[in-house]
Amino acid sequence: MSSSSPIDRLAVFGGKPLFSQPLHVGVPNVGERKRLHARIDALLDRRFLTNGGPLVQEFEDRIADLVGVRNCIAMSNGTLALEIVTRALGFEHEVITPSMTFVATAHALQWQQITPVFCDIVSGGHHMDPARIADLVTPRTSGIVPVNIWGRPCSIDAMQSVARRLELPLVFDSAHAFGCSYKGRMIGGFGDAEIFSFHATKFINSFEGGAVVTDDDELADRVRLMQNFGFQGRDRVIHVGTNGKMSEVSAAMGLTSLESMDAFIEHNRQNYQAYREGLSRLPGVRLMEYDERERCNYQYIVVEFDERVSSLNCLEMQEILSAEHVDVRRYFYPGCHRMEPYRSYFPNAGMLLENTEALLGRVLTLPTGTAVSVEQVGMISALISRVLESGRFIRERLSGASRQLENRVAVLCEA
Ligand code: T4K
Repeated sequence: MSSSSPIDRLAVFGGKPLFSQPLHVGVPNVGERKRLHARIDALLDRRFLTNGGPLVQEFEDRIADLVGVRNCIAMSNGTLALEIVTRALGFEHEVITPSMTFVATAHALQWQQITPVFCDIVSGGHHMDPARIADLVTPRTSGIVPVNIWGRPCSIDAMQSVARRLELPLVFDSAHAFGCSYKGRMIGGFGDAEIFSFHATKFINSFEGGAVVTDDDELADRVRLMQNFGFQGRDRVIHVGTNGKMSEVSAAMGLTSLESMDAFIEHNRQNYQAYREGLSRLPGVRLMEYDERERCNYQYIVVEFDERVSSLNCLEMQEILSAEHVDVRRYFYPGCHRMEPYRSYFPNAGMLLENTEALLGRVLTLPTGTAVSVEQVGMISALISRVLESGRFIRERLSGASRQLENRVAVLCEA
């Protein structure tokens, strides 16, 4: 390679980064500031900051309406939403859930001394395989928590029929899937209940926040009690509880986000289409497609790299892109089963998670959201394309550079 080759100009080899400022995955979308400021002014004037204020009620009504469910209980975050609803349903001992998820799914169970029993994903997909659930059931199994990962629905029908057949309650972790539909019905209305996250990194955010949604009124009552210390009325505590309440300022942000929901989705959709145009024909790259016959929030751009074709693995790709200030993420590497405490509890769990293990080494999540423009997506895609054209040479140079670094460290250590 001559010294002026495109490879030399890569930032990882000392060239100028493609972007002057880092582009991140998960930069929050921010709606109309004036509307947010007005809501915050009003709540300060009211001096009603939390514990069931009008903004939280309005937020809950809006979410229930959008999803088409009878009950929405807004929560301080999605993790607590999952903890509380699974507890309200009497989950205990063992619960079947995927390892291919953010660790909050497993932690929400383990936090209550419930063992997450990790189920493999479908071959070629990212969702828990309903056909494997029955094999994991023991007399201690008390529930199933599938994940609608990346806002793409899992096989919801199959999950529901397995749960019915096994007589196990079913809670969907739909932290990613607000605003998405399955067979024309909004996600949020399936199973015994579902949870959403409205964390800052989600396309609709309330700074921190989450919700339990359900059509089961009795369950909703229990969740509401448990979310507020078990209070029924002012001085009467009738249930064990915790504090999972959403604050008024979070609801102010949530409501303001909802007002821009269509614009956020449209922006995400255009970015997705630009990524699809830029990446879909690249050998060794598979962009996770959205089913555009359904409603989608397009909030995660997920790419699988086939190292055998592209000559670069995800770690190398991440190193190259990070140097260009494209801060991609390896969500959800290395899988919950390889994180603590699960790794120590079940050191051999990977043997039953063949598809999960194979997938996690291949996945990268790319920046999108309103902080990223279609033009920037085009630049990122062009960069990935350029890198892949020379994958083998880049790998050789990267390993040469790391060898040199190792030698230099060894010399310094000896000195
Ligand atoms: N179930 C599933 C399947 C989930 O994915 C999650 C959460 C949950 C349950 C639990 O819901 P919550 O309890 O969180 O409501 C982030 C989020 O913190 C987490 O909500 C989310 N999933 C997960 C997928 O992503 P990290 O550890 O990646 O966050 P962090 O701080 O590295 O932020 C990601 C990127 O976003 C950074 O590169 C920078 C950018 N960022 C982030 C924040 C907070 C900003 O630019 N501004 C910001 O304010 O977990």
